[in-house]
This record gives sequence, C-alpha cells and structure tokens, in this order.
Amino acid sequence: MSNNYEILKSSHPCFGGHVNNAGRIHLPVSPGCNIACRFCDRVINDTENRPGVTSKVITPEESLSVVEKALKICPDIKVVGIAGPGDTLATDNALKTFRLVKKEFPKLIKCMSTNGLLLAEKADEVIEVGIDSLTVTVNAVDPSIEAQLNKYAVYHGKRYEAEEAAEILIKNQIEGIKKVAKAGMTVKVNSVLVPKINGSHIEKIAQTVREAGATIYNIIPLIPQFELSDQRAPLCFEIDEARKKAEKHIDVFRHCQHCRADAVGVPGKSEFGDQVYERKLTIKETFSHG
Ligand code: CLF
Ligand code: SF4
Repeated sequence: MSNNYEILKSSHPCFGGHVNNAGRIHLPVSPGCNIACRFCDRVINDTENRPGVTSKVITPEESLSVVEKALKICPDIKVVGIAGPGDTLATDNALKTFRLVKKEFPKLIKCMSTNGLLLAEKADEVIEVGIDSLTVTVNAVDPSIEAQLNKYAVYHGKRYEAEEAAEILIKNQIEGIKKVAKAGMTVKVNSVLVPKINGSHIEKIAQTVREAGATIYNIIPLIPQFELSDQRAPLCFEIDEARKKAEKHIDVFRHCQHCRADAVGVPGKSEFGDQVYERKLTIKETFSHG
C-alpha cells in the first residue's frame, strides 16, 4: 500500500515540511521506558534543550486543552507529536491521547515516536488509531553493537541484559516496521550516531530499515552524557559521511532540531513551550526520541 509521504513532505516539519514552516506540538504524556539507552539521562527539567527532555508529564485528557492553547499561540502547528519523555508504547497514554486528538482535532497530523520494543505486538493498534507518521529509533541492527548502546530491556515483565535484550529489540523493531509500513504508514527511522560505536554501521541500518519498509532516515548526533559521557559527539564531516552512505538506500532528513519531549512551535524557528506548558517543575524522570 502506498503511504502519505508526499502529503507529509509539505506539512510535517520532520518529513520535509520544514520548507513550509510547518510546526508541531509535543505532548509529554508517556512517563516510563522499557529499555535503557546508555546515553539517556532520564531527566525532566526546565533548563535543558535535549531530545525528550521535558518539564512534566501530562495526562491524555489534559492534552486537549494544551493543543487548543498551542494552536491559538502558534497557528502554524500542523502536527501533534508524542515522543516521550519515556517510550510511547510502554504505557497506553500515547495511543489514548491520539484517539482523543483525532476526535477533537481531525485535521492535525498524528506523529508518534517509539523505541520499537513493543511495536510488533502493538502494530495493529497503532494502525487502528490512525497514526500518520511513525518514527522508530533504531541505533543498530547488529546485537553486539546495540548492546554497547543499550544496557537492558524489560520485556513482558522480564529483564534482559545487553545482547539478549538487543536481539529482542532489533527483531521487534524490524518486524514492527514491516507491519505498519505494509499497512500504509509512513515510517521514519532515527539513529543516534555514536562515531566509535555505530559510526561504520549506519549504512547497514539504513539499508535494513529501508528493506523493512521505512521511507525516511534521520541521523541524530550523540549528546555525550550518562554512560556514554566518555564518547565524543560526531564531527560535522562524520555526520555528512553517514548521511551520504544512508542516502544510497533511503531519503535522508537533515533538519532535525534535537527537540524536547514538550517542544512547541516550528522546529529551529520558534519555541512556545514555556507559554503553553507554564514550565514549573524540575523532577527526575525518563526521556525519549533519542
Ligand atoms: Fe516530533 Fe519527532 Fe514527530 Fe517530529 S520531532 S515526534 S518526528 S513531530 Fe523532528 Fe524534533 Fe528531530 Fe524529532 S526535529 S527531534 S525528528
Ligand atoms: Fe527509553 Fe528513549 Fe531513554 Fe532510550 S532514549 S532509554 S528509548 S526514554
């Protein structure tokens, strides 16, 4: 089935719509995570601008008034995205929120981001809810590389470590991408580029996810922190090289802005999160869209 990539290209800031100044609002409704990326600081705070960092988690019901308020402040918003601060499929909050948003704001594009651990088993529900664009963060397709990037996964109530966790994660990501792409959903894959760990593996990831049905690929430079604080961020030429290799297989998105999980506005151009969320809280929690 063909997907809606051509429509997203003009209206979704992360699928090409940045050229039209399309905006997005992130709803931080997903609190917990089921994996443990070694670069994930699991923080909720007011001061940092990093992917997935947020000030507080809101409920699916609260989301509606938040979207209404955001649209008044920033009419350029075309996309409602959920990208954390934890994983969107680890709890039911994200899908519940999208159901409510779909009813109240049928014209807004529904964009979800997940680590993919539960994507294969939740694919039918994701399809039924009518997500318009799905991002899966795939940092490796080889378990020995993934194990250096992710410490463990909690899957069906059991904790799996390192390579065993990586095998489950990768299998479910690829199977999940295949299922939703086959149903006509446009899938973007994000990879966090850690030069010394997956730097020479990017082309393989791009090729594998393209074969599974992904349409577009985004390379996010590592922000060295937490267990990967001793790793360095990629240099410009390394990002460029990785993009060129990926581009042999799949369209590449080059305008990622490392958004917070409660970002509001046109990425890289305007930010209204302070006004919309009245950021007040500083508490420890989880984060996502890494
Ligand atoms: Fe948000 Fe992500 Fe949807 Fe975009 S962000 S959930 S796909 S609407 Fe976009 Fe921000 Fe980069 Fe993400 S610029 S961090 S890729
Ligand atoms: Fe979970 Fe996202 Fe943090 Fe990874 S980066 S541990 S997927 S919240």
